[in-house]
Amino acid sequence: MQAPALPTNPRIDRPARHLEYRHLDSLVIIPTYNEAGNLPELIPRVLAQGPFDVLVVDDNSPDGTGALAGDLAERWPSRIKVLRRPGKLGLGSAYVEGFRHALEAGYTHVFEMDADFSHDPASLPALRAALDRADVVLGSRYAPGGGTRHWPLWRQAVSRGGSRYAGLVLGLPVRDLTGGFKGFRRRALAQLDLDAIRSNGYSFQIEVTYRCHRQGLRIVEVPIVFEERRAGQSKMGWRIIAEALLLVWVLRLHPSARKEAQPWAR
Ligand SMILES: Nc1nc2c(ncn2[C@@H]2O[C@H](COP(=O)(O)OP(=O)(O)OP(=O)(O)O)[C@@H](O)[C@H]2O)c(=O)[nH]1
Ligand SMILES: [Mg+2]
Repeated sequence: MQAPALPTNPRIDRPARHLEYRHLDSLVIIPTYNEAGNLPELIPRVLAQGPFDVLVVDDNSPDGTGALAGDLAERWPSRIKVLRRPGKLGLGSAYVEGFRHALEAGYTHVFEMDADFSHDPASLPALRAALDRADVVLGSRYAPGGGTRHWPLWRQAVSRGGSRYAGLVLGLPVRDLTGGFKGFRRRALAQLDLDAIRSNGYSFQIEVTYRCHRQGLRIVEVPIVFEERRAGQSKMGWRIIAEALLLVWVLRLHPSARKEAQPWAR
């Protein structure tokens, strides 16, 4: 006798088989605040790039991004998780929570990515491949072959100038320090003292790269082309720039920020 067909749930559109990955390879952490116009289109594009699962960290976005992310996670439960936080707690703390989740879950490769299509999901495989020869990979607008598209001149100047300034003050041999499209080997993240990270805005990117450098981790840059956000509003402002200008001096002058706590000393 033939087994009866399993009932199907018409609300759940089963993903194509090649989109299902069972082992925990790569996790792409996407922090969101009011990204409802981008996220539903972005996530399937990320899943289609290879062994990349997604963790959305949403800060109770008033535009309902968290609920949309929840719907997507219901559709691809093995590949999408959503961390919903009660309010806008900042980009840095969203990533730190995401890193902790990635380490606890057992992912071997962990990536940061914006939700607004500024970071092209098609670059993920190149970033992942670079982690075969490095501990940390930075998607770089200022490496040969990289660039920005549709960005006003003032944003280009702030970004490029900010990277140069932070690199000079901190003695970091990196071209793009302010970008947020980057990846880590698990062992690199595990070495960082996540509790010690002090910046929460965009300076978070500078601080994490600096701490990786101080740990002696191998950092490489892979060229990316950065696009202006597709939908929604920018959260960039003078406060964020001021935080970054100040932070580099705090990092340079504060001894506890200069040297990572050694795991055996804790
Ligand atoms: N969870 C969370 N995500 C945030 C917060 N602030 C920004 N984000 C997200 O972080 C990513 C980067 O922020 P953006 O506003 O795109 O920053 P940007 O790329 O410098 O500026 P624009 O693209 O011009 O808006 C986006 O996915 C945002 O939705 C926050 O406080 N909490
Ligand atoms: Mg953006």
